[in-house]
Amino acid sequence: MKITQVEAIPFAIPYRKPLVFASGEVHTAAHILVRVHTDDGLVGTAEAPPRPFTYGETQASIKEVVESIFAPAITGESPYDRELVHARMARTIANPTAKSAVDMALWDIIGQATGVSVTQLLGGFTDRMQVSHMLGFDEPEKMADEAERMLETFGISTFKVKVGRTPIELDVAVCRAIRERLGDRIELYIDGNRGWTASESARALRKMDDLDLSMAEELNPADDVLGRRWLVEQSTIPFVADESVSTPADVTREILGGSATMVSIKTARTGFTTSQRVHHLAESLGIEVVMGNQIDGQVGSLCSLAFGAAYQSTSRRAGELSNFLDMSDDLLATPLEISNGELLVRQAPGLGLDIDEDKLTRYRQDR
Ligand code: MUC
Ligand code: MG
Repeated sequence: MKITQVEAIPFAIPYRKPLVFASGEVHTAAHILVRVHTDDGLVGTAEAPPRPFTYGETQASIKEVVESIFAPAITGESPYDRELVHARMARTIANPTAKSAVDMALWDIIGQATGVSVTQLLGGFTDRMQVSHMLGFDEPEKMADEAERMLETFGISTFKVKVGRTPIELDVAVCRAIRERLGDRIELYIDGNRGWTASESARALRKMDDLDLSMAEELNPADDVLGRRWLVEQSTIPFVADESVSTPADVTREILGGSATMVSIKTARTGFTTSQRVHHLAESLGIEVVMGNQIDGQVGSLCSLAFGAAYQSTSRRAGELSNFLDMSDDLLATPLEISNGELLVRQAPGLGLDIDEDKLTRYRQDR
């Protein structure tokens, strides 16, 4: 089987409720759908979400690098030869979500060709993931309302609250309002997207000491290595590295350097092949992981779910799999459905992505 064509299709679907956080905001899912075609008619699919505030990629840059550099470099190769494809793509530095979408599309093809789901190909630990919902900036009572609605409607009981605003009291009030509203029915953790300084982070954590936060993610800048180490030393909860660990080598540096104690695995930035390396590395280092979200649509969320369910450590905690709930529409013919706070892995071969071609025609931006 040979790769014959790689498509990079730009599409845009508005958010009903935009997500606002310390490093940026997302009003429209203006992503790239990557489709890898083969000579025996199989098509692998994945999506790349441009996140310029995190990786420097844009929708235009992803389309360009996939079509002009990656496609010619891998056309004619076998989709099974993922290491070769990665070596070819690695000649171009950075571009993590573009590379990851190509990688995941290959796994989708391999699953379809072998009649096995990607979750089983990767490890097959379970058939489901608990879902964690991310709450973007708003007023305390509105964010508590949103959390309550998610609990009542979808059974979601784990919430990641976006923090990193100043004065820090704004976010402290939000976390307090949510904890007061929902008590011990929920797990609560925070993500600062590098918005606070180390000393602001320390003060905020002290003020929230009674709120039983389970984790703290990227509170201060990734480059503030000493500040991060200082925070880790005084904290009683795990410090999750997200933006600071785009590659397995970053994981090694962050963990051995003592500036984080956990990592977020995002298939949007490390695909399946490199996410496997991050997973294995985390296991070797003896640290916990959480499945993160790159503000993915349903295609990307299905990819995260497929990976998260494959291993014991990635499915142990609730995965961030619900940002698509805030979108006005999506591309799957059979939408993802969260019930009892869980998402079920699709049992179909590959990823089980059934793209609704009419919707793709409606939302694609290149025709
Ligand atoms: C997250 O976990 O930080 C927002 C910025 C980004 O890089 O990812 C999202 C969610
Ligand atoms: Mg984060």
